[in-house]
Amino acid sequence: MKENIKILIVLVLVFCCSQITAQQINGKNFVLISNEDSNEEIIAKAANLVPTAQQYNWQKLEFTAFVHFGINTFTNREWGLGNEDPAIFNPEKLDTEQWIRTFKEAGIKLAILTAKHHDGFCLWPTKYTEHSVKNSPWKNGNGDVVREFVDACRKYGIKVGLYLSPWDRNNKSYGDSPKYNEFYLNQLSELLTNYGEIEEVWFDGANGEGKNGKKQVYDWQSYYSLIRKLQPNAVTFGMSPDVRWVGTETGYGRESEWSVIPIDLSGINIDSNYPLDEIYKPRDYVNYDLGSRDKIIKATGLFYYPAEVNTSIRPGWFYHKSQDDSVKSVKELLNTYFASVGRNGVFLLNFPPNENGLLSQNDIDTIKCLKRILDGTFSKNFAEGSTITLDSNENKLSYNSIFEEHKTLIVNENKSNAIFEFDLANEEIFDVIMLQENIRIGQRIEKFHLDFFDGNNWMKFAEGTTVGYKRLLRFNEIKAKKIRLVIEQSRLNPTINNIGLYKLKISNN
Ligand code: FUL
Repeated sequence: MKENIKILIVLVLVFCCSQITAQQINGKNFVLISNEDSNEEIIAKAANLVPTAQQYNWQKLEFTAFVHFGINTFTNREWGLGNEDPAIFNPEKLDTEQWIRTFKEAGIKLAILTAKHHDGFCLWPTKYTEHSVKNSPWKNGNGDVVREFVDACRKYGIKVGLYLSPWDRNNKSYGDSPKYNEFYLNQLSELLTNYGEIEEVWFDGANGEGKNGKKQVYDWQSYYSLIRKLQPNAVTFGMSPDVRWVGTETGYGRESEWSVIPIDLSGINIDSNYPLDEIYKPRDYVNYDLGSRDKIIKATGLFYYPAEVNTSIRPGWFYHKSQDDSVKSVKELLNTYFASVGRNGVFLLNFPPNENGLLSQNDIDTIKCLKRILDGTFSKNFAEGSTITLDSNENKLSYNSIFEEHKTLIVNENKSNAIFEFDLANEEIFDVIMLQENIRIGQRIEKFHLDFFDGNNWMKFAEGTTVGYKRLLRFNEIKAKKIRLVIEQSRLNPTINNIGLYKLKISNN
């Protein structure tokens, strides 16, 4: 084997079905850039950042669900005013198992409930306000939607996330910053101690004025430290340093979705347990380009900050009867799946239960149909059984003994490009490709394309920029026995954690 084209095959332990712990992740998810660092050194630092254990476990979930349910469900509003009478909350047929069963059957791995939206109405009988289910006619004030939601999640093996809106249009202390912060921390404590393991805490960025006209200043740092203490395995979303909002509610992530982006790390105490928590200042990351070379070489610090891509199955987040016929089409949802899971993101799809406390049949049928398409498509990988050649090396590798064993192909350290040729077991017809990097080594690939061999020449059929945890690309049908993945540019030596070739199976029922 020639030295410059040698590949190392590194065994990566099989974690695909289990949670990993902090000890199993080597390396940091943030790094300081010094004035002396050359551009190359900065690029190398970016390429070596890795997710935390929480971030990694979360990224592997791929497909998650949101449930917007509350007082707005009964007022036909998206943002309640905070003065709604709890007496209107009465979801007589509430069946959280119906929601969670639907998610389970759809391949969804985690569900997030709006325990409290901006209107301040709480779906659990909190001790800290009267504005909750305990003063509603539902179950004579003895009900707890959060409890029923969590129980159903446990029954079906779905992880639990909770949304607790910082903005509260009902609570009188809102705008009186220290007082409201204490109230918010008390509510967080209830949710994070009384309901078992919570895997995601969702922080909404909306921040209106208090009734008194005063602006509420949130004490984010104390919110984070309470969460770390009570639920150390949870990821925090949004106004926190674990998971970033992708920047749009359309369901479409960026063409180039870098998980490593700039951050101002001044004042960081790297010896603390959660160093980023102490300096993180919430903001939205909505620019089209967050992490290209241009952006990172100007940075003073970098951190690993993956994107969550949220959208609703209907136009609104909450249920509105008038939207019963505007459920997104399966085709549209398939596009968003490819543009979220397939662009290095986690897909968070919202389902709004109606006044009875049930998901509507339209929404259920649509998601079932999406699942049939995904199963039909991804159940047969034509790359299985193929023989792999790297950079025309004489040594052949077998797809099955690498990727089915969850190993990673790591290109020799001196190289930032590579050509992987795949000789399939048979000639096949396909129109989807899936690529994965080993993000526990770092996100590196910047530009790649795919060719097929037409008997005489290599012909390009797909191309892309970032890969990250997962990249999915669709293209016109290709019939071929030989294809190659050409990694044109990478930050340090690239890794390949998996590759798949599929045929889209669209069905209309
Ligand atoms: C936004 C909120 O204002 C919407 O009502 C919804 O909850 C969405 C997911 O986040 O910021």
